[in-house]
Amino acid sequence: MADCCTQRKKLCYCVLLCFLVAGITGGAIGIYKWRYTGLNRWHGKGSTPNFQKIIQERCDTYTQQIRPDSRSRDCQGITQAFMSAFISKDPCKATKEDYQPLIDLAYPTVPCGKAVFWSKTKELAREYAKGRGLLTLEDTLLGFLADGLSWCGEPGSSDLNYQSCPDWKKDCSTNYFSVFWEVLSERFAENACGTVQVVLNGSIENAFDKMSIFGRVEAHNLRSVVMLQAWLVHDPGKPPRDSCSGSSIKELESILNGRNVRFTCRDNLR
Ligand code: AVW
Repeated sequence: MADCCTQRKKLCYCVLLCFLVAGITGGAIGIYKWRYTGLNRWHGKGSTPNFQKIIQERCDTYTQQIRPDSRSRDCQGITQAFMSAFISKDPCKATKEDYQPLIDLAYPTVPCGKAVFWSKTKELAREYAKGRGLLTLEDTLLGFLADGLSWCGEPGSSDLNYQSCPDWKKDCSTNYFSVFWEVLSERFAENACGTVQVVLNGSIENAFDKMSIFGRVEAHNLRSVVMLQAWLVHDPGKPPRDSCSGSSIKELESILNGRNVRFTCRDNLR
């Protein structure tokens, strides 16, 4: 009788153990799947809530109030082209071609002598440009539409991923956010003419960062008809870390020399 009881107890323990192991394994697999295949598997910020509505509204504001001369632009078509570029697609497989139909609808050009580039100085460059009647990429229609927003889609879904989007360093460089700014910046730079400016940050080690969009894309796409004026700005609260005679600016100069682009540099713009 006692023997039979012990046997039963053993069986019970065995069944319990099996359930426990199955539960833990199932849980671990679930967490793994949620982490790596779920919506929050990326390391970057998720899409901006109401992305499509913001794009549509900004397009109306730009074409009707900011640049009424661009009133004839088809904002519905532009919004559609923007969404179709990345919706339902693998967020790590963006190509320049994905954005071509959108770029074709609103090429980012500004008049000769008006373009201002920036790197690690966005707000300051915008202020600098505004005060002098000059224009940054964010003053063109597509730059204005996407300024400060984030976006990515999800394969097999017509919705955006609001939880997370790929990070350039931690996930993939060919994400839709980065490729958008790269292709738009490339067009902006290759169309620049006359004397153009770049506002660089002299309070960091490499004011010219060859891995930034300005360093990787824009500097390499300026035409020889351009003269580039660099302004190295220094944060008054921080010690200067780079200057026009530093090695990073020399590197920029050598890229421009190779493209026959004339170059000047000024330190300490206030
Ligand atoms: P960065 P980069 N809104 O400060 O030289 C939100 O090192 O790389 O400067 N994100 C943006 C915007 C924007 N308006 N613009 C760029 N980004 C992203 C476009 C982009 O992924 C202008 F014409 C970029 O790498 C400037 O001359 C990062 O934020 C040049 O490219 C800012 O990095 C600035 O790009």
